[in-house]
This record gives sequence, C-alpha cells and structure tokens, in this order.
Amino acid sequence: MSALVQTFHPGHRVDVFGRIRGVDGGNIAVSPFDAAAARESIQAQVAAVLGAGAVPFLVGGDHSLSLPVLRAVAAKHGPVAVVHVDAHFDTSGPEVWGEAYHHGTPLRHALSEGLIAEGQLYQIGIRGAWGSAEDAAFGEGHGVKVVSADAVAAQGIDRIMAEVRQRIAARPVYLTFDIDAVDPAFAPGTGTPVPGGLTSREALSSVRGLAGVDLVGMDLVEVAPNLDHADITSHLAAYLLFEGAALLALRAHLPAG
Ligand SMILES: [Mn+2]
Repeated sequence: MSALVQTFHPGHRVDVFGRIRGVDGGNIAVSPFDAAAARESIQAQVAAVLGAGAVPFLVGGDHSLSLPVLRAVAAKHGPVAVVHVDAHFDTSGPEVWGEAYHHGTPLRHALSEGLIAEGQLYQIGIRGAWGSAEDAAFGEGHGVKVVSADAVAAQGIDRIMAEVRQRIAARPVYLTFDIDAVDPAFAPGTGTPVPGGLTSREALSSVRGLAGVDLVGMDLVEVAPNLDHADITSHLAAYLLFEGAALLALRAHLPAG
C-alpha cells in the first residue's frame, strides 16, 4: 500500500514508518470447510504474532475474524477495551440461522467470554433496521456504549472520540473496524451496506481520535473488492489502516530501522 499512502502523517506530524517497522505477514491459511478449525488457525497465528512482540493488524475478510483475534489478544493482555466501528451491533444470537458463529456475532461471544473489560466496548456508527426491539438488549446488559451514526453527525466525531479516549484511559485497546460503518456513498464495496453512515472523513477521524491510547491490535473487515467501484473502498481501507499504524507510531520508542 506504500504506493497509495505516503508515510508522513500531517495531522500527528510523525513519520509513521520512520517510527515503527511494519511487515506484511501474508495470508492466514484457514480451512474453507471447517469454520471452527479456521478460528483455531487464526487464533494460533495471531498468538504467534503477539508472541513475537508485534502488534497484529488484520485485513478481512468477514467480521467473524475478530473473535479468534480477540481470544489471542485477551490471552496476552487480559480483557481489553474494544472500539468497534460498524453499522451493526454484531451481537446476534443463533436464533436466526441456527449458527452461533458468523460475521454478525463476534462481539456477542467476545462479551460472553470476558475478552472485553467491563464497560469497555464502544460501538460507533450503529444504524439501520433491527430484527426486533431486543436487538439492543444484549449490549445494554453488558454496559456497552453505543454511538449511533446520527449521534456522530449531531455531536461531531472529535468530541465523541475524546470522551471514548478518556474512558479508555491507560487500558490496552483493540480496534475492530467494519467498513460498513461508512456510508455506501464512500464505501460501496461491502456485503451489507446500510445508508446513513459515516463519511470517509468521520471514519478517518474516528481512528485518529484515539491518539495516545495503547493500541494492541486492529482489524479492518468486510471489504469486498468485487463490489467496489474505482477502488473507492479499498483506498479508504488502506488509509484507515495507516491511521491505525500512526497510533502505534505516536507511542513508539524504537529508533527508526
Ligand atoms: Mn460487523
């Protein structure tokens, strides 16, 4: 992505890849037939990245990816704060299709398994129609802080992220960014588009607004290049990952190398 994104961040005034070293770890090999085995493979390979002292950044792929990653992250750091930018809660139960594990359920399992610190899930960009009034109940029962896309428009993303940052304080934080949080006008290349979402500028600011936090991992999921137009969505995804890398650079103490 270096051809798309130069390395100096003008907002933070930091040369991101002068401060941190990044490596493309390639693809995680997973079974195409056995989802449980795929989750175990993902968890093991992310655990290896964490064990090497690196901060994993994952590019999906569907959002079911986040559960095994969070299992590995919590195994190292304990329960973490999670910033979840998405149109959807992703706390569905198995009642719809009879399957407990899919791209609509990773946050439900992460909460149930205690991978997320008490009161430290922040869901930003939520909107669209629900199955029923009960859709919000699971998160409410776990003290989830929900910021709708309308609230972002009304209050401003910078103010919202300042509050999130203050509540997270020194906790380790994992960022899971579903590209469908962004309005389909700015990110058409995704499987479950919902009108009324974040602008690309708000999306970038949602990550930039975490400056100073202890980021221990990130994923960027649900990009579907086959549904994209003129690489709009892929370019935004690359810039969102760059914003995440900039968060690491801000806290890096390593010399360039
Ligand atoms: Mn999602």
